[in-house]
Parts: sequence; C-alpha cells; structure tokens
Amino acid sequence: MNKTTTTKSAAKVDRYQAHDYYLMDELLSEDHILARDAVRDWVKQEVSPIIEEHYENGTCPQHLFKGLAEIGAFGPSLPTKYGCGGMDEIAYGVIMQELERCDSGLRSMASVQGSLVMYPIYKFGSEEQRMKYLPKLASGEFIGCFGLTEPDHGSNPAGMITNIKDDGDAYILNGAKMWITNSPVADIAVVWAKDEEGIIRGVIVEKDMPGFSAPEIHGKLSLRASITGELVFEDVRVPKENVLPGVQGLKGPLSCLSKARYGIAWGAIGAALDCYDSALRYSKEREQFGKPIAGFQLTQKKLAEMITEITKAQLLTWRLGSLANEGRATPAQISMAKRNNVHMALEIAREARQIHGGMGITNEYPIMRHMMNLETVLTYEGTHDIHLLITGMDVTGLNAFK
Ligand code: TGC
Ligand code: FAD
Repeated sequence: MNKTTTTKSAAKVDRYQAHDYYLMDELLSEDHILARDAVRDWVKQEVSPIIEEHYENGTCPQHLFKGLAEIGAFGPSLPTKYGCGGMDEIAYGVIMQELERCDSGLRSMASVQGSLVMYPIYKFGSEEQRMKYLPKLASGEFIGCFGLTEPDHGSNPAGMITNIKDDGDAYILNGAKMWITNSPVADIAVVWAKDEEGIIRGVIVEKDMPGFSAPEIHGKLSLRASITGELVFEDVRVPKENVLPGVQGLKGPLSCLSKARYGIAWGAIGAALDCYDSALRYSKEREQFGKPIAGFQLTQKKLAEMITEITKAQLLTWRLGSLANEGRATPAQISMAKRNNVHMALEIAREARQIHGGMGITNEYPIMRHMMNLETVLTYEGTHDIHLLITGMDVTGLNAFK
C-alpha cells in the first residue's frame, strides 16, 4: 500500500538495481567496472540518503566535494602526475552516469570541476599552473568554477563583453558572468574574457582577489542541490601569470564544453535508468483492478519504450566513448549524444511519473527531482535547439545560427 504522507527530510533507502538490457557491461574493462562500482557504492551510502533533503532545502551538500575527490570523480581521464585518475574516456563516462543516476546536481559538481576547470588548466595551462592548481582541485582542497555565460550572452558566447586590459605585470578584469555552477563556493574561477584586440582569453581568478565577488542566485526550481551564482569583476587585478597561455579564441571554452557535454551524454542515461528502475519496481508492486499495473498493456508499452530508448542511448554513447578514446569524437557527434540523451531522459522521467500515478509527484520517489533537474540539463552546456543546429550545420555545411 502507498504511504499517504510524504516525508520532509527522512533519509531514503536507495533501492536502485542497475539495468543492462544489451549486456553492455561485457564491453567494459575490469578497471571500468571497478571505477563504476566504487561510485555506485559511494552514492548509495553517502548521497542517496541525503540528496532529497538537500534538493528540497535548496542546499548544496558541500561536504561531498571531498568524497567525490576520493572516488576519483575529478578529472578521471587526466594524468596521474597531477593527482588525477589517468583512466580513459569510458571510465569518465561511467562515473558521470553513476553520479547523475543519483542527481544531475551531483554530476554537475564533478563535471564542472573536472571538465570545465581542471581540463582547461591541463590543456591550455603552463606547467607551473598545472602543478599549482591541478593536485588541489583533484583532491577537493580547491573548488573551481567556469565563467563563460553572461547576462546578455548565453547561446552566443562570442558576443561576451567581459574584458581584460593590459596593466604592466597584470591584466585588469571587468565584467560579469551569470549562471555559474559552484561560483559562490569556489576557490578559483576559470574565466573567459576578451583582450584589447577582442580575442577571447582564459584567466584564472582567485577568490580573494580584490574586486571579485560571486553572489548566489536564488529561486531555482531545478538543480536545487547544486549551487549557482554570478561572477562580478570590478577592476580585478589578475597577474599575467594567471592567463592560460595555450589557447586564444572561442575554441578554448568550446573545447572544454565538448569534454563536459560528453560527460552529460553519459550522465543523462543515469537519470533515465533511475526513473525506469523506479517505474518498473512500482508497476510490479502497485495493484489496480486486481493485478499489478505492470500487467496492463499500456504500462508495458511505456516500460518497453523506456528500456528501448535507454539501450539506444547506451549504444550511441558507447560508440562515442570508443571514438573519444581514439581522439576521433567530433564536437558535432558529442552534440548529437548530449541532445539525444538528455531529451530521452526527460521523456522517460515524464513517462515514469505517469506510471507512479499521484505518488509520482511526491518526494517518495526520485522522479520529479530528476525531471526538474533535466530541464536545466536540457539548457546548459548548449540548449537542445543549439545542439540541433550544430548537427544541422554539420550535415549541411550551412550555418543557421545567425
Ligand atoms: P564557431 O565559429 O562555430 O567556433 C569558434 C571556434 O571554436 C571551434 N569550435 C569548437 N571547438 C571545440 N569544441 C567545440 N564544441 C567547438 N565548437 C566550435 C570552431 O572550430 C572555431 O575554431 P577556429 O579555430 O575556427 O576559431 O563559433 P560561433 O560563435 O559561431 O558559435 C557556435 C555555437 C553557437 C555552436 C557556440 O557558441 C555554442 O556552442 N553555444 C552554446 C553555448 C554554451 O554551450 N554555453 C555553455 C556554458 S557552460 C555551461 O553551461 C556549464 S553547465 C555546467 C554544469 O553545471 O554541468
Ligand atoms: P538564451 O541563449 O537566451 O536562449 C534562450 C532560447 O533561445 C533557447 O531556447 C535557445 O535555444 C534559443 N536560441 C538562442 N539562440 C538561438 C538561435 N540562433 N536559433 C534558435 N534558437 C536560439 N554557464 C557557464 O558559463 N558556466 C556554468 O557553470 C553554468 N552553469 C549553469 C547552471 C545552471 C543551473 C543553468 C540554468 C545554466 C548554467 N550556465 C552556465 C548557463 C547555460 O550554459 C546557459 O543558460 C545556456 O547556454 C543558454 O543560455 P541562456 O540561458 O542565456 O539562453
């Protein structure tokens, strides 16, 4: 029988069972499975019991940064020399999937740190910058954030107005960034700004630099367990040694986005799996008209279509991971997977909500939380429509953005 009242903050028992309809686990190496299972166990023990409460309260479980570091979620595919995992892109993917199986905000904590902060420092930073920041970010001692989006420039970051001006041994940074995951709790921010020639450069801003503030954005009804803020720069003096020397132009931030979008493609499957798992269990336990609702054809249609879509997304993502390991995954291929998998997960959340009936809208089940989170995931890292236009341009050679 259903509980008729919902709990405000009771710890939840995580009943998740993994689903692997096409035996995808057979494609994973022993290392992948070890990494995946370590994250799965940690999530069940440390995060599942508290995530609903943080989501409801709109608080970020900041103590989890250390735990995420311990399970190797920060920069899993970056070199061990800098305290990172030294694993391949599929290991990175399966880790993101297990995190987002619990909550998209949890995956965000890891993907911003690893793909949007550590990756650009590794890829475009000097050896000194790498040694200074990467081990501290990998261990969770430092938290980072990534500033690209501005109040008036979201889908079109090339229009940014945040800028740096030469001032001897430093640059003077002015401007503002909006919707920045982790910014109010970050020790450093990788910020993209235009120099005096209008060329986009990456700079590392440290939290105690005078003129820098990171106010929290309140009122989010999605991704509530993740903290989001602004970045405000008022004549911030950034030493020249904090400029990333290895890249100029929009391809700098966009290549970080490719790395993070790849992680989201994997992660969204996790959210879909959790919704499917909950719907399958509920439909076998819930009886109406004298039998489990799983026995009705219309419920089976929903469940069969869910596992079909999940399996298609798993295969797409597996192939993308193989290409990424060979350095052959194109930005457009990554866009296709991000767009398809997030949309798939959102549709599955909606179907799963129906299977749970009225209980589907309560905090007894993770469905509404996933659904609300996925509305953000559909928009950040490039909106659903922007990714469609990337695919459109890739197949036609014609740019329909402008
Ligand atoms: P465009 O002329 O197409 O490209 C400029 C240069 O960049 C190269 N490039 C890429 N390189 C690597 N990876 C990619 N994905 C790339 N996309 C493009 C391109 O080859 C070119 O290189 P070069 O050498 O010729 O200079 O640029 P555009 O201004 O026309 O813009 C294209 C567009 C609209 C697709 C792009 O601006 C875009 O992707 N917009 C969406 C913005 C976005 O995704 N923002 C995300 C902000 S970060 C975030 O949301 C974090 S959420 C974190 C969390 O909590 O998980
Ligand atoms: P807009 O760009 O204004 O788009 C509004 C609508 O117009 C969308 O539907 C879009 O698809 C459509 N549109 C825009 N251009 C076109 C076009 N050419 N053709 C057709 N349709 C178009 N950013 C960061 O830099 N760092 C972060 O850490 C970060 N974290 C985030 C966390 C959260 C919770 C959220 C909500 C956002 C975050 N973002 C971050 C910002 C995110 O990347 C942007 O919200 C996203 O890129 C869209 O920008 P926008 O919100 O300004 O929407």
